[in-house]
Amino acid sequence: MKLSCTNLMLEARSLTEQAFFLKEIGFDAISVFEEIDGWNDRKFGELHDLQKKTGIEVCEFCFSGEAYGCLMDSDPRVRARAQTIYKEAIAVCNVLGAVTEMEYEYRIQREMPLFHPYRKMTIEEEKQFLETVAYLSELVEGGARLLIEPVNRYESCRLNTVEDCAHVLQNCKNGRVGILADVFHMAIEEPDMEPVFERYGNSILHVHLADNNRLLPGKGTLNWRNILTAISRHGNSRYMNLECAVLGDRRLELMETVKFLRQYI
Ligand code: LER
Ligand code: MN
Repeated sequence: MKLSCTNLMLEARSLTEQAFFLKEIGFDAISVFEEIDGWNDRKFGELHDLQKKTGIEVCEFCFSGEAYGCLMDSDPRVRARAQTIYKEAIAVCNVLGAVTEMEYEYRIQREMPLFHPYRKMTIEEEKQFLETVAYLSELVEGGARLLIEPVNRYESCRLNTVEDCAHVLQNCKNGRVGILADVFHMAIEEPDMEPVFERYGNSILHVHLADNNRLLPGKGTLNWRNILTAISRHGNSRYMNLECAVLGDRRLELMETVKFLRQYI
């Protein structure tokens, strides 16, 4: 299992400098989030040559933008803009052999989900979501994958659990679609994490790591020995990617985290 870190957690330097830094402190890979508006050929070239130049693999790539997370918006123009963002990310991943992710939605919840968690899709919503997944997944080629990420109820009104996403997968029947399991979201929504990895591990093709407080693993209350053992044993992911905040000295904290995680993977 290889270790990766999200570029947004690092000092805002060039991607190449970020990758050299990660290599030096013991990481294998990077997950890259880029604003679609500033994207250009020079940036693509830098991304493309990153592994050759630095030894750091690009395991995950996403574009962000104003319509990111709006694939199920009620306005068809917003949905179309959202689809463009994901389509462009898939095109980049097809070249790199990386994964990209989508959620049912990723946005501030207008209606606060106080005592009504785990809301299911209506028949119409499910039809529309499956059509979107089918459309996007047809664009995925080679080693690239489109992963559905269950996010917590405060970020999405549907598909908050791995089981919800496994249900979508059963209906979409495309081998290039899988699940991205994010331990931070799971800590909020799953009653018990290990059985989830045991049951759905085959479909879990990528993992995001953060403690329950979205700090580095080990800085919160989660039992990392159990979680990482379950992921290593049952997950189908080649990488674990850190997606969390770093408090304190970045270099020292990340080096300590690499040591901490490698005990169990
Ligand atoms: C958002 O909370 C998250 O976990 C990201 O992976 C979304 O792309
Ligand atoms: Mn995540």
